[in-house]
Amino acid sequence: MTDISAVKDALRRQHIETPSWAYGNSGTRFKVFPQPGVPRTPQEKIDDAAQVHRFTGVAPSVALHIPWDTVDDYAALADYAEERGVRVGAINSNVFQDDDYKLGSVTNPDPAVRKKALNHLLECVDIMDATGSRDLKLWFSDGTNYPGQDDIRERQDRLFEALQAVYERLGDDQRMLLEYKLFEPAFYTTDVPDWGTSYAHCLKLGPKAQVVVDTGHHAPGTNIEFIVAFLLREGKLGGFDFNSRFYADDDLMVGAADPFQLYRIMYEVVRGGGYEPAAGIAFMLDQCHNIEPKIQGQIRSVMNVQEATAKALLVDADALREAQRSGDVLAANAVFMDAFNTDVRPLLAELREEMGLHPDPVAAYKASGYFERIVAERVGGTQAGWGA
Ligand code: LRH
Ligand code: MN
Ligand code: MN
Repeated sequence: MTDISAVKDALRRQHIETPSWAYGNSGTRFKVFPQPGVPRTPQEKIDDAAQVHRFTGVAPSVALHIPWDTVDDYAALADYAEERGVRVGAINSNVFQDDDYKLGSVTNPDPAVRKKALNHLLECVDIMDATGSRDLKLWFSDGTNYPGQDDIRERQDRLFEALQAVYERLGDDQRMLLEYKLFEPAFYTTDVPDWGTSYAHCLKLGPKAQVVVDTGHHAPGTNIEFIVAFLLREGKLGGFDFNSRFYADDDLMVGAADPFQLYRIMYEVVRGGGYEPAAGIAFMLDQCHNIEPKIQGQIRSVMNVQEATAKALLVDADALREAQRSGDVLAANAVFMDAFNTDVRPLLAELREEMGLHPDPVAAYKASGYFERIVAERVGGTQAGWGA
């Protein structure tokens, strides 16, 4: 039997980080559909993130993306966030939108370009010092399009050299999270294409380097929960970029395409001790809301992660272990499915009321009038970054 009050306690202290770029306009390479009321400044993105926390109670931090969220004074931006009841979370570097990076950033054959990219990464650590952020999230678009275009092995050497320089710059309480992605924008080789590549570099670098799993960055059919279980077991899982994919890196709302997969992932997190605060796992969203309202989309996504987590916490661990040990395949699967098939919405509604929140965050947000206010006040919102 599962202890419901322990499940509620665990859910009460959940922490899901929302990304600043989810609040800005975004789209595909074909078209960005601008939406009314989108933020014009990093401060306004933080205002919107604060709304998501206000109505869910479990989204107390917001990730920044540099240079999309460039400001003169990052310490002041962190203060601004705290005044609004949220914190600045991970700092995401961006070495993929400059003309110089056509042939790569830290793996570029030209040492001057590599130096420029490294300087940006180091600047991101300076920003972390100012905001008090723990995590630097690194994603490299680096790769090649054509066989023979560049030396695959040398590119790994260049990558490691940059990673090592960043690692050495990290403070005692700071970490770097190395994100992998199968393909795109490079279509032949990608320099960090999979968890194994990220893991190997992180292992060589040391304990402050960890792997981040973006759920949209795998080949179709990849068993992501296995990767999660394995990395957690090795102490190398740093965090998640949550989103949903139907085809490639779709960046749709987490839990929208495959709530069962999200549950299986969260089960492995719980099973491996990754839900304990001491594990230090960062649960971040990395999404774009191209056609749906953005703040509501973030609220919905946070709720989807909450639901999957609640189900994972409800798994009857004793019954599951018993069935597994006795080799009762069907009983084990039934225990696992029972938790997944539980409707946890009443439990979460009750929890929210206990936390002093409205049981239905979307309805409460809609009734708050916030959206009407920002539509009236904000004219000329900015794009999230893509194609900007
Ligand atoms: C790359 C990625 C990475 C970037 C973000 C905007 O596809 O997932 O995390 O920083 O998208
Ligand atoms: Mn990502
Ligand atoms: Mn992505």
